[in-house]
Formats: sequence, C-alpha cells, structure tokens
Amino acid sequence: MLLCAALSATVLASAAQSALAQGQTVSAAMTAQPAGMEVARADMRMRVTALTDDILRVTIGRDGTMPEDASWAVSPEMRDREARVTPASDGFSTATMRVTFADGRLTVTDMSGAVITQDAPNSVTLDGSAFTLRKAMPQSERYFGMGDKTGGMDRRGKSFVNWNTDAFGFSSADDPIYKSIPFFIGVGGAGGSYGIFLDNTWRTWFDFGHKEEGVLSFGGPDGPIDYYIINGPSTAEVVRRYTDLTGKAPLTPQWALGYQQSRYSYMSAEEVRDVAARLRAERIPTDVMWLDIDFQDRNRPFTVNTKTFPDLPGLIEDLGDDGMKVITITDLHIAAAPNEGYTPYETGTAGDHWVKRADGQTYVAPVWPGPSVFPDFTQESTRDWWGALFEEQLDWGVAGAWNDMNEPAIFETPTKTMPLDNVHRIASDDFAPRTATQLEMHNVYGMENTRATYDGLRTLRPDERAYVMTRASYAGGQRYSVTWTGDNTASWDHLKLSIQQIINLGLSGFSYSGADVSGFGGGPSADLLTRWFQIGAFYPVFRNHSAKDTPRVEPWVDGPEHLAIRRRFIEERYRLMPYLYGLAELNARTGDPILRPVFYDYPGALNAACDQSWTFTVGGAMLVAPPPKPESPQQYDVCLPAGGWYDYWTGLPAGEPAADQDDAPILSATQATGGPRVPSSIVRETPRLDHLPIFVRAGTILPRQAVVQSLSETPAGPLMLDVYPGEDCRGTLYADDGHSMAFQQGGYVRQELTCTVTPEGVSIDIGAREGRFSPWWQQIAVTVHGWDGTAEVRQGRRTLDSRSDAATRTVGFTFDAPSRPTEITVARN
Ligand code: NBV
Repeated sequence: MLLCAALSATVLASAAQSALAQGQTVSAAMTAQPAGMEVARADMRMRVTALTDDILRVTIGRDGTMPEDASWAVSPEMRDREARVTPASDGFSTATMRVTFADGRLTVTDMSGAVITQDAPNSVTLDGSAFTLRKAMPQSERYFGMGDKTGGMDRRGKSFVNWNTDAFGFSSADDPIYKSIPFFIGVGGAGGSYGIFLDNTWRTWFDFGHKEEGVLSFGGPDGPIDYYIINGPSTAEVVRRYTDLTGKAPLTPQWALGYQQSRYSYMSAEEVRDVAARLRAERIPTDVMWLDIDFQDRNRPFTVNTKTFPDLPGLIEDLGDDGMKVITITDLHIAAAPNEGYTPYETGTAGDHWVKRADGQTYVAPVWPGPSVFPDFTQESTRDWWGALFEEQLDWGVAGAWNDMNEPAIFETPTKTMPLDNVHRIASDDFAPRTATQLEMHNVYGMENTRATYDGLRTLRPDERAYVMTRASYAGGQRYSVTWTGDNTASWDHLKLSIQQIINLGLSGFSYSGADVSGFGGGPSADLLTRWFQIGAFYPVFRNHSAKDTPRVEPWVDGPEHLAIRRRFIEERYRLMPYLYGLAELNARTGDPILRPVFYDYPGALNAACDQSWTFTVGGAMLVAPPPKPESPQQYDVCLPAGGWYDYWTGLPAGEPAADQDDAPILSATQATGGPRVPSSIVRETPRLDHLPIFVRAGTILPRQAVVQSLSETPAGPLMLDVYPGEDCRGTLYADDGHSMAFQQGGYVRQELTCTVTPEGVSIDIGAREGRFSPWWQQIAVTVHGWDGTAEVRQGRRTLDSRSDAATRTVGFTFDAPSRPTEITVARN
C-alpha cells in the first residue's frame, strides 16, 4: 500500500465537463486518493480505487454520500485491498493500467495506451434513486457472461434485466430467467478482454448497444452505484480475477461428476429402487439418484412421506451399497402449519425467522405445501437456524441438497414472487443492521438460501465437502452451490441453448452447471434424447431430469440401439474422470471453467470462419463440435485453432481417415474452394447420430481410466495417459479421496506432466508428486499418438516393452507409477 498523501492536492481536471441527467454541464474536481482518485461534481462523487493492479472499484455517491461499503458478493478482505498506484495530473496508474478522468469520462487503458474500457458521453446519469452508466462499445467487441441468460452466446445487440424469475417453460429468448449475475466480459477490444461487475442486487439492467448503437449502458432503479472493472488482457485472466473478487467454487465431491438420475418425481422408494436396479442391470454408470418433492409429506420441506418412503435411511443405505448417493430436494418455503408438530415451522416462528409483510405481519403465501412462510435468509441467525435443520437428513445419509423455487417462486400471483414491499431484516456481514424491501433483496434471496444450506452442511459435517444445487442465485453464488438451467424444454433449440448458458455461467463464476438432460417439459424424440445424452456427458453437472406427466427419459427408453449410444457416452465421461477431476481441482484454485468457449484458450477462435454457436472445449484441451444445426443431416465445418489437433475417437491427427474409413474429411480453406490440399485446420463433418466430433489439442497429455459403474469403485488396471505430441505439451494428474476436506491438509496428489517432441521422437516428463495421498493407480499405461514405426522406450537405464500399431499410428507401453520425477524417452528405431 503506497500512501501518496502529498499528492492529494485537488486538481481541476482540465476539460472535466460532464453532462448530468438534466443535461447541464458542470466541471468536476479530481483528488488523488491513496489507491486511486476521487472526482467530485455538483451532484455526485466518484471514487476509483485500485484493489489490485488489475481490479478497479468504482463507487459513486449521490449528494456527497458514498454508498455503504458492504456486499453480498465481495468479501471485506477483497474490498479492503489497495494496490500501489502512481498518481498523475489526470488520474493514476497501477502496474498494468492507466486510469484517467478527462472530459467527464473515465478511461482505462493498458500501459501501451490501448483502451480497455472508456465511458461514453453522459457517462453517469442520476434520476431520483435510479442511475444509468454508459460506456463506449467498440465495433470489434463481443460480450459474454451475465449468467444463465438466454439469447445466444454473444450479448451484443441485446438488452437484459436482472430479476430472478421462476421461468417454467422459458423460450430461448426469454428474459429475465432464474439468476442475476450482473457481470459481463468484453472480448475483442483494443486493450484485450475486461470485465465489469455491477454489485447491486436491485432490478438492474444491461443494454449492449440495443437501445443506442455504439453505447453499452447499465443501471438500476435504486441501490449502490458500485462496480468493478477487471482487467485481462486474456479472458481467462478476467474470469480468474472475477472469481478472486466473488469467490471460487469449492472443489466438488468427485461423485458429483458422475452421471445423475432424477425425475419429478420418483414417487416411491420402490420406484427409486427399480430405476437404480435397471441402471445397474443395463450397465449404465451412475453415481446419484435425486428425490424430488414427492418424497416429502405433503410437500413439506424436512419431512418424508413415510407411506411411500417407509424407510428412507434404509433406501439410502442400500443404494449406497450399490455405489449410488441420494440427493434430496429442500425448498425454502415452510408450511404455515401451526400446532401440528411441524418442527421447521415451530422453531422458525419461535426464532422470528420469517419474511414480513409491509404491515409487519408474517408473510404467508401459497407454494407447494399450501400456505407457506419464508425464511429471511438476510439474517445470519436465520441462516444458522436453517442450516441446522439438515441434521436429520445427513443422519439418514443424504449426500447433498437441492434448493429449488428460491427466486422465490410464489403461486397464485401474476408476479410469480413476493410483494415488492415485503420486509427483510438485514443482520449479516458488514451491512449496518436495517430493514430492506423485497425489491432490494429479491435477487440475492436465492443465493443466501444456498449459503444457509451450504454453511449448514459444512458445519454439521466439517470434514466433508458440501454439495448444494440451486435454481436462483446472484454473483458469487458459486461459493455455495452448483446450478442448473431450470425448466427447459425438450427441443433442439434448448439443447443448443444449454451449452450457451453453461458457457456463460462458467464465465460468470458458476463453473458447475448443467441443464436437464432431455428437457424438463415436453417429450424428446429418440434422436434428440440420444444427442442430449452425448452432449450432456460433457456438462459439468450431468443429470437426467424431467417433469411429471411427460414421457419417461431414462437412458433405455427408446430401445437398445439408442441405449447403446447413450451408454457409450456416459461411459466415456467416466473414462475421462481423471481429466475432469483435475479440471475441477484447477477450477477450485483458479476459477477457470470446466466447460469453456473455444476463445477462452484460443483467442483467435472468436472470429473463426465456422459456425461455432455451440462449439466448446472441456478444459481447453478437448474441443467438442456438435453439428451447428443439430436437427439437420447437413455437413458442417469445424474450425480447429492453430497448432494441430487429433481426433479423440480415432486417435489420429485430425482429418486423417481411420483405417476403416474411406473418406478423408480434412479440408482447408483453399481446398474448399478447389485449391490444393494443404495442412489445414478446417475439418468437414457429416452428422451421424452415433458420433460427436471431439478433438484433442496437439500438446496434450490426457489422463483417463477404465470405466467403472460408480466413482466409489476403484478402476481396474492402470491409469491411462494418452500423449498427443505437439507444442507446449502438458497434462496434470490429480487425485484425492474424492469427498473429504483432507485435500486442504495435504491429502491429495498432484503431478505435472510434460512432453517434448525430440529429433528421435518424444520425451515424457512426469513431475514430482506433490501432496501425500496415495492414488488408486499402481501402473501407468501410455499411448503416444501420431507415431509411425516401432520405438525404443527407455525409463532411465531401463528399456520398457512397447507395442506399435500402424493402423492407429500409436506406440504404447506400461510402467510402474513413479512418485519421483521420471523421464521416459520414446525414440524411433
Ligand atoms: O420440484 C419440482 C420441480 C423440479 O422438478 C424442477 O426441476 C424445478 O425447476 N420444480 C421446479 C417445481 C415446479 C415444477 C413445475
């Protein structure tokens, strides 16, 4: 922290003219601050503080009063940070950014002067309690993030409102839907990628050049004008810094990466057992069974219908013996059932935990249990009370919690939610205790519900990882829960939309999300369901779920041929588990999403020539390219970023036909127009229902394992490493016990892997083991791809047996898993 008190002289920003709401022009005075600057105008003060070299916080106070320094999303530790800055007459700079205020506009550039973000004219407009901020919108820039919002991947040209909404049956253009994450990333501008996060829980709005060409505006009807500018310049750096600010998603229990089976609802223990038994009989790897509202007594949270589920602990135990966990739904509405011995109602009433009406009475409204009351999660004491209610479920062996309806959804009202003048009592964090209306608390209510659940589970089982899934949330909600995209529909449109939503959720901090595989409403055709399983197999949360009164959608429903394809993709996810779990662990440390847009790792892909409307990567190294028009048999081109790729399924360099294939699908831009065949990065694909094109970056070491029926099983045989030689060749091995918190105390193992292409062949380096966990594998089986001829493989002075295969162009060998650094050389002989 550098104090530059000597520089706190007031500088009149030379041409600091700025237009106000009413259009008057006033001059602004600038004052240097310890970590930034303050600009004062007649009606407002703007403070810009560098929390770090790459994160600026901008707060604007009206009538001389700065907003309260409190947040549901950003911890006080982060908000209190101050970077070392160098003041200048027109602003200041950090190590990486220059911040200036001139002509009434805030401009942030990189050190070379390239603009990261700049205010548009009339940059701040105050209108009563409402406000509007305006930024310039360069032609080249595209916009991502904003959570689960529909409307395609790029937000440019669109307008959105943040208002958590029970959006049953939403269309691919409806807005708002369930979540409010007032954060976007601008990509493709002169200064590289940057993010803006407006930390305001009210009904804020964002307009990406829809209202006014070339102007990106955002604002709200009330609440703090408190936003962050996050520098990149890469998109990955923006996401990492946004999750430094709002928190990382905790490391998931590994079983939650397995296949999950759900239905609204499996109506009895018998039905759950039947479905679980069929999953096992059909050899469909599965880790979780979900129980929706009908397992409860009269839809009352924290109860069980003992007629249909006479022995829930027994059911959970038996499924557990078969390698399946059980997650139960727990909605936030508590039945208003006085004098019935319903503990949540009795204790909640005694503790004064309910949201109130404007007249001070407890608010009662209909939801699933009938007349219900609603915990005021804005009070810490209420969250503590709520969290403790999970004790019984945990004693029964329940593995995780599902918080639904927490927008909050209310029946029998056109607004679908609480009256806006309902009263919450904020008593939490560093907020000054006060009442707040539903207008202010609405968007953060669902997140505080999950916070109560998550903290409750962690407190009750401090040695276990907590798993919570939510429908509604706010920025930073990833600290407490994973999410899904709510009540989608069985349509091709929704299948495609799901990837766009998951990508944008991942860029918005929610690295764990999924969509109901099959679509919640409607009934998918056999082909649609099969495709949905294929693509869902790469969702961070892979759950099959569907509504009451819709056709069944378990993997077997359309007969053996479809089942075989669906099973193959579920199995493939399990084979990839060492890779996926490594990505989960990376995410917990960095915030890097698991499922990513291609441009996250390959910036050039932003402007690729191919339709990439739902092409994505899993962790950067695996590129998944579903047909852009999934319902059409039309051929399509896949643009592969520069650097070389392998076909995941054949293991051959991308575009090379497999031995049993006679068509050579590789194309190049020149060949496509009749030119000569050149090494190229465009591959033409013909859609086939049993195939999903997947490519692996040349320069990848991909860890895989044998298929298991659940992640509680130890995989048979060795850990497999597929080595795809190329530039910057790397991979990671990570393992821990998969469920406890021991990894935080060294109970894990991590080994970095690299490979180098040498004149003789390839050399593979296995790094030292970090951590003290003994992984399940004793042996490692390597397959080197793109290999011609036989090889001599050496580990130190030892020669290892190897097998080459001309058809697959591979050489393979096995060795004992080393705990010390080891180099293995593979040389042509
Ligand atoms: O709890 C029932 C459903 C649930 O299955 C679904 O996933 C949620 O999004 N829930 C909504 C209640 C309303 C369903 C119409």
